[in-house]
Amino acid sequence: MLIDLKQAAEFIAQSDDILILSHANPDGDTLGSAYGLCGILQKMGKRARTLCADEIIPRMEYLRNTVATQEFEPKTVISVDVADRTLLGSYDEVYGDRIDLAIDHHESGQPFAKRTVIDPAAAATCEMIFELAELMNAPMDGQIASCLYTGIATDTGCFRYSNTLSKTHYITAKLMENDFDAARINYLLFDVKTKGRVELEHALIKDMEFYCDDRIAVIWVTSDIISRFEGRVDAEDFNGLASLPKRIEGVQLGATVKQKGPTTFKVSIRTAEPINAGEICALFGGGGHARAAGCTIEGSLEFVKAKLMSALKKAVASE
Ligand SMILES: [Mn+2]
Repeated sequence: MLIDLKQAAEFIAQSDDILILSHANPDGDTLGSAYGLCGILQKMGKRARTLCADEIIPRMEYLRNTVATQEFEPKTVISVDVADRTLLGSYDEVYGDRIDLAIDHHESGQPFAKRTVIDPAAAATCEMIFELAELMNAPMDGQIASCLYTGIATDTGCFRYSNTLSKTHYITAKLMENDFDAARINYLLFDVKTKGRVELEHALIKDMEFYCDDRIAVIWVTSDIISRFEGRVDAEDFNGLASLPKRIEGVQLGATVKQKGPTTFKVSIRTAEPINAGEICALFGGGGHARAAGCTIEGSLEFVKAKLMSALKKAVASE
């Protein structure tokens, strides 16, 4: 059942013993939403805890300390920033069937929960969590604000992407009335890189492929490259590579392909207007937003390359 934020707020207000699920391979928005909502609920006097199939990203460790550790058998399960139940990873099996409320901002979300609230206009799920808190008259503090800020900054590329609206800044301004170090978060999320990461980027950029008069750029993060850098970089250093190709002037479509298994390739696409990344990824059963989307293609490297490149060239040629 699709509901609005007000109904979601009413549902949460009357719920307790709440487990909040993030998506696997978590980003700042799913973690910020989970820890932010958890903090809000705890401050409201409810019992709440967060859960994610994968480890929290080291540079976002600070989120963990924003909530109290509470042990309980969950009566209510809420997912945040989870567009599809399979994204719950290993927890899909345990909780996928019993999610009471899904809070998300992905357009292409496949409803899987008893109640779903989706706001595709929200730059981040964390914006929705902020609005929920206001609807519930919930208390805000610096710790909660730092979580919600983390998600908004992550999904807007530190307020640079086109999803950054006046409302995004308005909510951020309200968050910054609380005591937390936004500059420190920006540094951790956007500035500092490990030496291994810089070397990895160097290797990937060196082998970047260009097509259609340099309007398409593709990087291939193959098992070969991954094993070459293993031990020299953190696992997390293989994330966030999707924006690299599109940084090059004139590139309208940037793709980053990461090998997940011998015949499994995860594709992240970033586009300039009017090329629709979500539509391209939908061809392969994936989805996302107009400017950023993802999908998984199965097959040999050669097969995936042929399939993907034909779709990408078609998308660029038709514009
Ligand atoms: Mn998000």
